[in-house]
Amino acid sequence: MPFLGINDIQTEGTFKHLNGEALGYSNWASNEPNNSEGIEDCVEVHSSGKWNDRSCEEKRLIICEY
Ligand SMILES: [Ca+2]
Ligand SMILES: [Ca+2]
Repeated sequence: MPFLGINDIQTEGTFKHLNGEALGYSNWASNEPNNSEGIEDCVEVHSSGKWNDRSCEEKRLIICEY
């Protein structure tokens, strides 16, 4: 699944776009973002369109505009 161009690296729990803009829209899956193991700062999109925060370590396609 692709990542979105948003993360909460700067302020844990506050997701922002890469350009620093606050999110105007969000579509979290239930119980997300859960910051699992304290290392989930990037956001992926499930095939359902719902978002999940996950580790940034995996480098994958990033959608910057959607
Ligand atoms: Ca996080
Ligand atoms: Ca998560």
